[in-house]
Amino acid sequence: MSNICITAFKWVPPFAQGLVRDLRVRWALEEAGLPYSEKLLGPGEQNSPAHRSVQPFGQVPVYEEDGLTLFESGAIVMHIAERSEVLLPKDPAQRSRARTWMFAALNSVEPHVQNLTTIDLFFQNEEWAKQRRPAAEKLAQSRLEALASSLAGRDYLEGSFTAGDLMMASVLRNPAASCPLHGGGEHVTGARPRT
Ligand SMILES: N[C@@H](CCC(=O)N[C@@H](CS)C(=O)NCC(=O)O)C(=O)O
Repeated sequence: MSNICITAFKWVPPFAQGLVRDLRVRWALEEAGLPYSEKLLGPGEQNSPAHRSVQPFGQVPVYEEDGLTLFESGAIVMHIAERSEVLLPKDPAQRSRARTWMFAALNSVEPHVQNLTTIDLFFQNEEWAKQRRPAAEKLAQSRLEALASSLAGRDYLEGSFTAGDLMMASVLRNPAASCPLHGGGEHVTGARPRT
């Protein structure tokens, strides 16, 4: 019996609904068939000493299980995926390829789409943002187009659904990722139920 507990926010503003990073963790737990409970932080609680002691940056998600505490959604999904052949195939080379796509989602795609979203949501009217946005958009689009090329004609990033698809699809939920992937990104974003 699992004693997994996920920490998330009790409420987020409408622009963030459906985009908070505990979703990727919940999705991984659903795929792995692992039940979990949740701890929902109210206003101000993210900066409490108790929360900072488990998440140094005051963010969510946090994963707790029998004395083990993890933060960083990528590390948490990896930890869950290690327990599920649905998320990480048995074959060592295929496992490594799936992990590669997880890192690609988190390191090569997410920072660029997140950057664009941050500019649009919080700094849209700033002069520096107006100057910065075209180059930021170009970079995000080039990553998305490269991803679309990798996916062309395929249902998944590798032969079958893995944690790499889960992580990439979770990153592609970001509104800044929606435009250039019509067609090529359809499968990776739509293949699994959205949490
Ligand atoms: N790299 C971290 C990022 C976590 C993160 O940005 N969490 C957001 C919610 S999606 C958050 O807690 N934001 C509130 C804040 O940064 O104060 C991860 O993947 O877990």
